[in-house]
Amino acid sequence: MGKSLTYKILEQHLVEGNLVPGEEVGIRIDQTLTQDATGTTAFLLFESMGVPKVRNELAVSYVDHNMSMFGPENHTDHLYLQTVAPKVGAYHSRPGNGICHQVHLERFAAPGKTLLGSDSHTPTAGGAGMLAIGAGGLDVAVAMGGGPFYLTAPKVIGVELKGKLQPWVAPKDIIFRVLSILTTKGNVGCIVEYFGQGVKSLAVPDRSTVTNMGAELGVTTSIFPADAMTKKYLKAQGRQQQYKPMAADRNAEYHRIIKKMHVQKDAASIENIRKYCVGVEVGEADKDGYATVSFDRIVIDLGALEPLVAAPGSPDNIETVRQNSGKKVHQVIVGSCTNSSFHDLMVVAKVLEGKTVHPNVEFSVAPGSRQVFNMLARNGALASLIAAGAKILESACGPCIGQGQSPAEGVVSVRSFNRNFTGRSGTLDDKVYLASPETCAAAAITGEFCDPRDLSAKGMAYPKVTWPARFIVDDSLIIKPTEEAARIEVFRGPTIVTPPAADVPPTDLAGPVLIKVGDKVTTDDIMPAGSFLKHRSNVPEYAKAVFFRFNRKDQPTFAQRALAAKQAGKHGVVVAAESYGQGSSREHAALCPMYLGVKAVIAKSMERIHKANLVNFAIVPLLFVHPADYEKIEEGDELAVLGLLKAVESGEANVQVQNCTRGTMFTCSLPLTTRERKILAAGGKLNHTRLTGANGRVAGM
Ligand code: MIC
Ligand code: SF4
Repeated sequence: MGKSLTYKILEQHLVEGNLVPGEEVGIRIDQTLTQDATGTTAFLLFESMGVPKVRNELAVSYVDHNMSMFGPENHTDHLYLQTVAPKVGAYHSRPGNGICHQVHLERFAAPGKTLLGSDSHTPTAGGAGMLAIGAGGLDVAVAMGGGPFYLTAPKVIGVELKGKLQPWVAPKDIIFRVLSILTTKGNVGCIVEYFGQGVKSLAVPDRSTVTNMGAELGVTTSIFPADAMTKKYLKAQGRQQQYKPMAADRNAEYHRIIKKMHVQKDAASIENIRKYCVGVEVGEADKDGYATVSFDRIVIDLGALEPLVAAPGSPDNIETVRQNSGKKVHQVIVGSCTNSSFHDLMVVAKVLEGKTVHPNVEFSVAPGSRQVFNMLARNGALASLIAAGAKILESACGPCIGQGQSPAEGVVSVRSFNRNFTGRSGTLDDKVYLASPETCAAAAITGEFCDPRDLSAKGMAYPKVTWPARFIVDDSLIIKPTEEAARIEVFRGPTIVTPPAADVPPTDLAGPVLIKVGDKVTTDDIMPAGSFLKHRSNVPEYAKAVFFRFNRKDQPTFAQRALAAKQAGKHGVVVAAESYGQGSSREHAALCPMYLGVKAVIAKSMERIHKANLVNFAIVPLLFVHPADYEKIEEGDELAVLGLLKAVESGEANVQVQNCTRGTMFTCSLPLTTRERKILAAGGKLNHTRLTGANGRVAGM
């Protein structure tokens, strides 16, 4: 059997373990990426590890998230990062230079290399043939110190692309189709690899839209081969010397994918699996309605795709644009790390050229990088957008992370972004649809959902965009590591508070269920961003917002309940259903609950990055062995686990949890590798790294 590209890169970077799907392996990380909202903590943790200089090939710190600058906090973080990065030997991309993923793709991504980033959309660089993975800031800090990154050797989901996209149908529609098949659940431990003749027609930024939003599938990463298109892109960036062809073997076989799915709740996705996958088998449903669904690979005919959207609430609520035709739209935003490349924004500018934004619509554009911004400014496209009435936002994450442009309650906002979790826009009752730039542009001029292909029927040809042979390359906002590092004084403002240390898990757990939440609770639900984002470098302050969306009027907040339990000497517990911790890599979703005294999370299933963050901050992840036991617990119940620490240390597979309030008992598994057990028993990853010196092993120093 030939090898997948994923396994070729993994083999070249393997430093520990066997590459057998499901087993834990350690890999060498060539490049790291941090952004300000997670990077301040990552650099503080890096400093507290006592490693004077970064030891991986390339570390880049970006500032793109916290840009609103209400109060001194954001600027304080920027100045800290701008001084600490070159001091420890990292590059630093200054505010204004663009969104980390877009800039990394333009200036640093290299085929065949590994990249670890403290942001869940790090897989964007997979569009350039890199194995690019998102992780918590502490894992990235360890990789900056030369330490390996541990992951489950993946099952590789093969996605064969055939044909060619029709005019007005976009790369975003490819990933929407994949999301309609795989959904955001049940893909932990997999990597998606694209191959086939259809790949050839997609430019690198198009591929990156697909790998970027692959993060929403909950997979470890997504990857495309590196080919003539990659060479063309790197050449346009003046980096052709970094080109290296990378592809799976011709006869590569992809893994058979097996998912447990609910025949009723997951009916739409099962239907899509039948329609778009090869070798499909659907088993009998058990008494709870779950069946085993398996398939060999996904096959998508690009020529048959049509414009799609993700309806409010979740990136996998996929519908056709046609089915929403005529629905009024009041806000349109084009930008974010998913869809703000030169081509994306040129298409939008050309659709709007000579027109005015529909009076229903407030329309904003946020170019993904200073390079794109500059090119639009110089070729006149920016002038077209301004003339059409677009609000031009800075080159940053902005509205994607609830930093402004919150829509009115209940009205439709159409965005070219990757996440539409309820409330993420900053409006609790928001109605955010995700769409391609083409669909956004059509809505901006018509004031309603309109299949962009209908614009052709109205006499508008699909805009032809040609790339200049050479993009504008200006790295003057990237500060390089310097020989003079000793002379740099790191800026440390009063709003930067060193994160609190974790403790060893309790010998016996005893405490209340502080909150019981349902399916697909995201890290945005646990730790909101928006106006709270500025407290990222101040855990005691930020912790006040834990589970903010779930707080009830005139009742004590989650933070108040948790602190009261902690002061009474009890251990806080969180109970959740499926896919707990979806979405962002923000380790604050573990760090802040830890600060509030949470010692365990019990869920039906958990997402990869969040589970790793819980372990890193010594919160014990537990899974219901019988999912039905979830129904038998209520908020406020007192739980107890005798011998929790011993069970973690001695490798026990399960623990018995006593519900002292109801007088019942249920079983939970400990979904932990031997290494994770050691981390927990040491009181978290920072303590474990200090004890073992694990950060020096790969670099051999
Ligand atoms: C996001 O898109 O949710 C973020 C903000 O980029 C996060 C990182 C963070 O919370 O700082 C992510 O995707 O990891
Ligand atoms: Fe920024 Fe949004 Fe991309 Fe996250 S998803 S990195 S907030 S643009």
